[in-house]
Amino acid sequence: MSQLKNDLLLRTLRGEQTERVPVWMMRQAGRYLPEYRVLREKYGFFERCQTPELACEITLQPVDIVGVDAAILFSDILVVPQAMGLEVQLVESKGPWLPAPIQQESDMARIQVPDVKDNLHYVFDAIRLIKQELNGRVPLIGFAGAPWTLLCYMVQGKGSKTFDEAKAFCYTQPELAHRLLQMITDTTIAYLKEQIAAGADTVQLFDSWGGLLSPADFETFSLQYMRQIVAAVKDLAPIIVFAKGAWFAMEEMAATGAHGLGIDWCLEPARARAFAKKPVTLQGNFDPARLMSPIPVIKKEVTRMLEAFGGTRHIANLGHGILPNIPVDHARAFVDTVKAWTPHYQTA
Ligand code: 1CP
Repeated sequence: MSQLKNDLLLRTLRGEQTERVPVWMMRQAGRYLPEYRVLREKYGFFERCQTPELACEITLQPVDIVGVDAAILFSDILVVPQAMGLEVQLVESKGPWLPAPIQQESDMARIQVPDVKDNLHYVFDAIRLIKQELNGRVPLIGFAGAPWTLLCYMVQGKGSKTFDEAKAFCYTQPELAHRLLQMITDTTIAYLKEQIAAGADTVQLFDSWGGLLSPADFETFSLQYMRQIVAAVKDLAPIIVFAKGAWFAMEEMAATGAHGLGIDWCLEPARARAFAKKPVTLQGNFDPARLMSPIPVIKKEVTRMLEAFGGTRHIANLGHGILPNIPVDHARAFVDTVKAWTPHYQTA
C-alpha cells in the first residue's frame, strides 16, 4: 500500500508488532535546533508557516539532524482561528496574541467556517512539497488543535496556565460556547481531510488544555467534539489523540476509535492501558525536562520508559513539546536510545 521505506509509525498505529519501537518528538521542529533559529532570525513565524519551501525545510530538519521515525508538518494550531477570521499574532518571547478575541454574541459575526482549500491552501501546498522531498524516508504527520484548546486561545486571546476566562465563557454562555466549538469542529474536519488528501500519512489532534477541565466538563466541552473529528477522519488515515492531563478520560478516548492516544509523564503506561480498557497504541511519555539530565541518565530513564511500555503498541515520544533549551545531542540521545532498544521477548 505505501511506498514508505520506514513505516514503523503507521504499522504501530494499526496495532501491528514491529521490529522496533518508532520514535518522534512533539515540537521536534523548533527552537532547540540551531538550523531552525537561523530561519527564525530571517522570517516571521507565520511567514515560515505560509511559505511552503520554508515549512518544508523546517519540517525536514529533525529528520535529518536527529533521525526521528516521522516528520511532523511545521505549522501551528492557531492557523485555524486565523482562517476562521480572527487576527492572530505571535509576539516574541510572549507567545500567541489575539487582539480581538471572542467574548460575546456580537463577536461571532467576525468568524465563519471557511473554505479551507482557499484559506489554508499554503498548508496543503507545504504537505505536497514535504512528501516529495521526504521521498518515502519516513511518514508525515499532519495535525490540528482540538476544539476546546482552540476555544481557549480564541476566547482568552493569549496563553494562560488556567484559561479561566475561556472557562468563564463556557460556564456563563454555554450556548455560545457550543456554537463556537461546533464551528471549530466543522472547520477542523474539513482541514484534516484536506491534509490527508494532500499526503499526510496520519494526523494528530492536540488537546493541550484538556486536562484543565473536570471529567464532566471535558465530556461536554471537549470530548463530544473530538469524537466527531475522529469519526470523520479515522477511516481515511490513522489518528492520534493527545489530550494532555486528561488521564481520567482514557476509556472514553479509546472508545472514540482513535488509533493512538498520547499520554504525559504523570500517567504510568500500565495504568494508561488499564484505564483504556481496550487495546490501543499509546504514545509518550518522557518528561521533556528530563532531557536536561546528563546523557547517561537520559539513556537509563528512556530505557526505563521503554520497558514500562513493554515494546508493543508504543510510539516513543515526549509527554509534551521539547523545550527550547535542550541540547541537540540530548535530543539525539533520546532518539538513539529508543532505536537501539530491543524488547526482552525478542532477545529471549
Ligand atoms: O519560533 C518560535 O518561537 C515559535 C515557537 C513555535 C513553534 C516552533 C510556535 C508558537 N509554534 C510552533 C510550531 C508548532 N506548534 C508545531 C510544529 C511541529 C512540531 O511539533 O515540530 C506544532 C505541532 C504546534 C502545536 C501547538 N501550538 C500547540 C499544541 C502542542 C503543545 O505544545 O501543546 C499549541 C498549544 C500551540 C500554541 C503555540 N504556538 C506557539 C507557542 C509558543 C504556543 C504555546 C503558547 C502557550 O503557552 O499557550
